[in-house]
Amino acid sequence: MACDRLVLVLGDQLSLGLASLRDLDRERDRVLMAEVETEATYVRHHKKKLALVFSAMRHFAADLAGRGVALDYRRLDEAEPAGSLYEAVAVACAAHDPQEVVLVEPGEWRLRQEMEGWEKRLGRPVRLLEDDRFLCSRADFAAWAEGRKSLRMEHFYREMRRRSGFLMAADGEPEGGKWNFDHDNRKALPADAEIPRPYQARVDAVTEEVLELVEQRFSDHFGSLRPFHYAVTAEQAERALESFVEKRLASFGDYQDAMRQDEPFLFHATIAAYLNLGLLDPHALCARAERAYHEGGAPLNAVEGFIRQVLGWREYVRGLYWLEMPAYAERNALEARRPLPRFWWTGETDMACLAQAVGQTRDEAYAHHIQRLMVLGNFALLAGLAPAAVNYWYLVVYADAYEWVQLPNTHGMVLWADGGRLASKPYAASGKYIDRMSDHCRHCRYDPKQSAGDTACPFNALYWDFIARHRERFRGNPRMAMPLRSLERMAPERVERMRRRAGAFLDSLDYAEEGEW
Ligand code: DLZ
Ligand code: SF4
Repeated sequence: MACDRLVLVLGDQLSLGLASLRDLDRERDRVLMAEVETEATYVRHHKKKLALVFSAMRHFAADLAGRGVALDYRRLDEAEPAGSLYEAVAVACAAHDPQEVVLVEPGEWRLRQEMEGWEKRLGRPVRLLEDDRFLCSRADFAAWAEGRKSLRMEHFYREMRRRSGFLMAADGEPEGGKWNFDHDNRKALPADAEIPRPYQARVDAVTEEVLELVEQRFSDHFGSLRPFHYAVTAEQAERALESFVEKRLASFGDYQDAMRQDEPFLFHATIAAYLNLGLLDPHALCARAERAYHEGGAPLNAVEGFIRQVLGWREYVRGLYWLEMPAYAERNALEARRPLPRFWWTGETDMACLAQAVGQTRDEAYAHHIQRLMVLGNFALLAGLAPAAVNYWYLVVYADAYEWVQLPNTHGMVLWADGGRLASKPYAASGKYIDRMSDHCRHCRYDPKQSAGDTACPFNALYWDFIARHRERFRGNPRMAMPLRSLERMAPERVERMRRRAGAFLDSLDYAEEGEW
């Protein structure tokens, strides 16, 4: 039977308030959702990420159907699954002859490009709606960026605070007299600190079927599939949020940058995957955290730090992505060309901090931001790993990763491959930083205090090699003045020795072949 509109809902658009679902006519419109091979394999996503997306899609579809929405749902395990989103739409158009196809714009540039050709191929109008689940529209971000020499997150964030009113005092000043409390957020974790367990959802029959599907069809993808604890409905994601607010938010600020052996989650919210799927709403998240502050459940440094990630950073990277694509992904400002060491996939390395980060990434599809930035990312930056290989890895391995959020974070913040469009300086650090912020070095065969000899922490030689390699490029950058001055004060033979050691270390590694993973 013909319908008025065919509404395509993508796998990361699982929000009842989605623009395309708000004015749905249940009598005349039809919703289409499709599990498809092309989205599952355009990068070979972590098994847990696949299970999360498919299970959340199936639960969301069941919810819509329960609300009386007419729905086509294409499963990957049906007799003739749709090969691609286009194919699913074409089949649905043939079946229902809609007057138009409607969808909320996809989050990734690649898919947006592909959709340019759909109208012609389908022979009917395809209408893309703005994704208004974000707090800053693409147009508003472009207006903010217009004419600015540098696009610093901090400036954008203040603007968003003013606009939204979150953590603003009655006199128009920021709550507590400061915009940013990051200085209070760099405490090392005391040895006896107790870490509450994060929320774990129970696997139901729908998720169990999806786990079997992923086991069968994607067994060669990276990562452990079981045990699986991810929330797969908005209701469960809400419970995960409440558990964070009640048990961990109060300490989130203080220990935001800390790391501990065998503790993957610490005081982090671990809700980014739900937020990016649409199971949680960014405005409601900020409001919930702000309420915890006003009710005395969490201090300002924690709440401000949390709100900054959601209201500031997340919106900022999304705005930057759409402003700069597609040229952004092509830049390689530091001319980094080294392939990925195999241990990025296997976790087999004597460097305890990296073994922890890769190991928990394999097991949980999760690592927190300091592990991503200052352990894995720091290694990638110092070793000069090729941006395309590193971007691919981050997009594959994290359950929360979609290109709009992953690319600016990896390409810009981690690798400085955008030449400083996003970050005013590269986040380079020696083993000393990791030693200060974690207990990993106590579990490591290397010593962060040594820079020569067999047991010297490789980060130390890599750090000085990086600074020496790029000394000319960073000479005019005031934020790099300190390390450059230290380098110049070092005896040239010492610098040379360190650089040889870095080279020998990198030569000793086993590297993954392109396309191997
Ligand atoms: C991530 C993902 C995966 C693994 N599978 C699907 C799928 O089968 N069907 C679908 O509609 N969406 C999927 N997604 C999410 C899309 O990749 C996502 O919508 C785009 O990358 C744009 O952000
Ligand atoms: Fe990492 Fe170096 Fe510490 Fe080992 S010694 S855990 S490699 S920082």
